[in-house]
Amino acid sequence: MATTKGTFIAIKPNGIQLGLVGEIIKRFEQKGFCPVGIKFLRASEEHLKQHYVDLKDRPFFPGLVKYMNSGHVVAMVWEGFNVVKTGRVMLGETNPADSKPGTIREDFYIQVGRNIIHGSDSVKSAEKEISLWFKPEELVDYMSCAHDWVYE
Ligand code: IDP
Ligand code: MG
Repeated sequence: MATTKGTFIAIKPNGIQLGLVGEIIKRFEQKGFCPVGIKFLRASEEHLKQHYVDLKDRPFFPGLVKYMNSGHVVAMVWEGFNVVKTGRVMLGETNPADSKPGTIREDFYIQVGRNIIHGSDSVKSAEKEISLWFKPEELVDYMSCAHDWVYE
């Protein structure tokens, strides 16, 4: 299959409250990516500290963990060709003010500390994040019937 490994995408608590779940899933589907895992959960502070461990010394870290723990998140794994890189392009920049029109973080502009959505920034971190958020049995293995219409 002409795909690369999956990427981990999470809709943050305010993305859910603002009613953006369907819109975000739609964008990934329209791009030809396949959802192989989706769940709705409230992540513990411990879990979030592990997820953002690389940022643990940043001044915004405690606020980030609190924000991510303030409600539920939609945790997802999407697969498809170049999905990690393209997923980041679709998200836009960390700071919505620097994002290009048409990206999720720019279209639904909110400040950097409330930027709606998470996406893995490399194949390596995607692997790490997928195994942190999903058990292998929670991920499905299937080929979209549109596969041959999307990939050459
Ligand atoms: P990313 O989400 O685009 O990969 P990271 O640098 O990994 O950006 O930061 C993780 C998250 O931490 C961001 O998505 C954002 O929610 C939050 N964050 C990053 N920089 C700041 C900041 O300067 N102030 C407040 N929150 C921040
Ligand atoms: Mg990051």
